[in-house]
Order: sequence, then C-alpha cells, then structure tokens
Amino acid sequence: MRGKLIVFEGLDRAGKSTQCNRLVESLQQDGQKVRHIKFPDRNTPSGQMINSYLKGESQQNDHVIHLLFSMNRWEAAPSILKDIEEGTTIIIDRYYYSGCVYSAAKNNPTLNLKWAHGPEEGLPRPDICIFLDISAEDAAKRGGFGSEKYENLQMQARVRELFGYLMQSSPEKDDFVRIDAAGSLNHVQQRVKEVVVKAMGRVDAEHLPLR
Ligand code: DGP
Ligand code: NA
Ligand code: NA
Repeated sequence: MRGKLIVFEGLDRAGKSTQCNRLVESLQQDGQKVRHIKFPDRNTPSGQMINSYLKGESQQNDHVIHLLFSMNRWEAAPSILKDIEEGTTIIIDRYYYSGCVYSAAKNNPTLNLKWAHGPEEGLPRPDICIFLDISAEDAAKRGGFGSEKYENLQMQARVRELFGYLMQSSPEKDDFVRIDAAGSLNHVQQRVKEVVVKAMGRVDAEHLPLR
C-alpha cells in the first residue's frame, strides 16, 4: 500500500514543528512507517544559500530566492515519491503552498501567486494540507517572532491573507483542512490526528503532479 503525503502549513510560530513531531510519534506508535521532512532543507547547497538569505547574511533578488526555494523542494521530490511508493507516509513541515504565498507576499509587481506557482508545477501533490491557523497578532504573542527575514507582523499578516485566498479560491483549495491553532497543544494535536486518520482511510491518491 502507498504511503500518504501529509503537509503542514501556517505562519511562523503557528506550531507546525511541534504538531509534526507529535503526529510522527503517534503514527509510529500505530506501527506505521513514517518520515518527517522539512522545507527548506537547510543542509543541501541550495538550502545553505536559503539559510544565509533568511538570516540576513546575504541578499537575493525576489525571483532568484523563489527559484532556490523551489529547487530545494525539487531536490527532494524523487526520494519523496520513492518512499510513498514503498509504503512510507511522509509528513512535511512547509511545502509549495508556503513557497507561493511567502514569495507573493512581497508585493513585487512581477512576482505574483501565478508566477510563484510556475516552478512548483510537477511536484508531488499531497493527500492533504493541514493549515494551522493563527492570526499574525497571536503568533507574535507566542514569545515574539524570531529574527529571520519574514518574521515580522506585516509580512505574516500578508502571508495569512494569501493562505486564505489559496484555501478559498485557488485550484488547490480542496487540498486544505484548516485547524484553529490558537487552542492548547493537546487540543490541536487531537484535531490533527482525527483529520489524518480520516485522510488515511481514503482511497490512495495517485500523487498526481501539481498542475
Ligand atoms: P522555517 O519554516 O522556520 O524554517 O522558515 C523558513 C522561512 O522561509 C519561513 O518564513 C517561510 C519561508 N519560505 C518557505 N518557502 C518559501 C518560498 O518558496 N519562498 C519564500 N520567499 N519563502 C519561503
Ligand atoms: Na521561521
Ligand atoms: Na517552523
């Protein structure tokens, strides 16, 4: 049986890492083969360039950095497909949805959602994308944002707006399940598990490439 491809998305500080870890643990306890990955993967050469950009140690043109993020996802695509084929479920912390909205949130007149979508087309499509929803203000209250490039209130508010658009009006809208992430960790964890169990029970998706 094929593995599932499960993506977590949300603003910075929405609780993605915690919920990914808890879900991975819980699925492993259920006896499933699970692999946890995170984008950007800062270890590859493209990831090191992204890391240095996010930390403010280097500059990149908006289009160039988008293509680097996209390249970073494409590098992992063959191993994602291989694992799914072999029955391993993959949990991904951020994917091309972040890719599109963070890049488009810059309001660069030549870099809209449609442009950002282009290089992502063909990547393995998830079975489900769980959007951990929290307002930019509530995210900021969680001990403040970090010091990386996009971790400020204005950017995060714009990112949330664009995620809202993706969930409502884009061709990918049916990929999403929104979970209110303002509640307690345990409550969110429980909702996540319910949603995942439901997705697991569905007929295997074919992981058609994104169009
Ligand atoms: P983290 O998830 O904390 O490792 O942070 C990665 C940051 O990079 C986060 O602010 C989201 C952002 N990001 C992820 N993918 C893309 C992308 O494709 N383009 C842009 N511009 N930013 C991205
Ligand atoms: Na971050
Ligand atoms: Na994170």
